[in-house]
Amino acid sequence: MKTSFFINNRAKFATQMQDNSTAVFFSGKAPRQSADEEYAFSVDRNFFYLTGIDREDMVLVINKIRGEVTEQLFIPPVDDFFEKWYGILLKKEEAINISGIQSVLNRNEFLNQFAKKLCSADRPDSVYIVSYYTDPFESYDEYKKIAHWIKKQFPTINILNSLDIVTNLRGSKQEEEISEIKTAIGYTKEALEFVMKNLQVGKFEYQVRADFEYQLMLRNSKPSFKTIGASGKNAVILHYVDLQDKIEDGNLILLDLGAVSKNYASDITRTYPANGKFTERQKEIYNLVLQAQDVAVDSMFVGAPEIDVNNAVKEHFAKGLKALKIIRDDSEVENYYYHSIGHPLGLDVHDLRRRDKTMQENNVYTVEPGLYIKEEGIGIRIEDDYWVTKNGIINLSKDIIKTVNDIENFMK
Ligand SMILES: [Mn+2]
Repeated sequence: MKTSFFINNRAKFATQMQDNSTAVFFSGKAPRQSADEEYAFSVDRNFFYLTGIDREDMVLVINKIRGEVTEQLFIPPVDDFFEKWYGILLKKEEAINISGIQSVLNRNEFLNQFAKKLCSADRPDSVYIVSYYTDPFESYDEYKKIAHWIKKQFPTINILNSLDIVTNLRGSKQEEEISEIKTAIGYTKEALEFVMKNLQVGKFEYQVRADFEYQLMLRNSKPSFKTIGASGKNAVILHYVDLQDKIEDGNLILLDLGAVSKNYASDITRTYPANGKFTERQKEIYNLVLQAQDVAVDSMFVGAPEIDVNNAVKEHFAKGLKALKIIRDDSEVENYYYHSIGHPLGLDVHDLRRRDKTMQENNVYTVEPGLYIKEEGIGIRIEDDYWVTKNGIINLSKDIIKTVNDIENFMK
């Protein structure tokens, strides 16, 4: 992605900051897994959105003092030992090139510089951090740490949350972001085709996951979240990530998975018959779920409340489940459809959600109706990624086949 994209993102952020304030963003650090092993690093998505840099332990500072905006980036200093053991660190010139930030400083000096700033003549009245739900007992949260530090050292400075600003900015997808999401969807499509070609009765769920993830890795991509591969009755567990069971003849397998491209995620669900052919019963329920996607999309538009879309789907399911004699009263729908219709998608798989939960122009949403009939060992979910525009709702993943006929023909 171009440097101008990140420069513009910061400029838009600064426009929405209060005057005489400072905002901080941390790129984050991989937590320790065990002994000297760490979890894989995953960059803080707000930091990435504003800098384009996917590296550990950096800090972005944006100041807006008497209307004038300045910015600094603090990066780890060059370290011979580190480079011999772990790899080449990002150099100052590269950081300037990627982000367009001219003032790049030593990470080790961040706190000292920041403290000086907070008691200088150019001091801000407020500091923005990013705060969203994290485990209250999580030991590693730099935002929480710095908020406590400011409160103690500079008790007259206000702490503000920049969450609403980044939610609005990141929610409105720009052309280059749609293009990355499409690339991630393309990887998912190719990997799913490989999965379908190699799917057979007797295979283990984890082997299906291996087929999918292998295809992503060949493309230098990776899963955007833990791959869900649930056969038979396992599919009634929404986030089934165990994948230990053997796939039995006559069963379906529900695959909820995705890929990343430049940190942008796809999130797709398909449900396939293990032996390549749906039973009549499976078909009936499958088509009810497939139609629910259209029902949802028909009630989506710029300004639509998410709850209205979900209610339309529930009504559709109530009618269908009554016709199939699975329920007798509308209120029983929730026994068979027990999540909501979808979520914003972007740099995070569950992207930041507006407080008013309405769909806005250039949002990307998943639409993922599902029915889970435990007593029949059937769980079906179908999920695509949609772009909300003022001229209509665009299915970004329409090329991933999903009708009964297309799936059966492909698997033949
Ligand atoms: Mn999803």
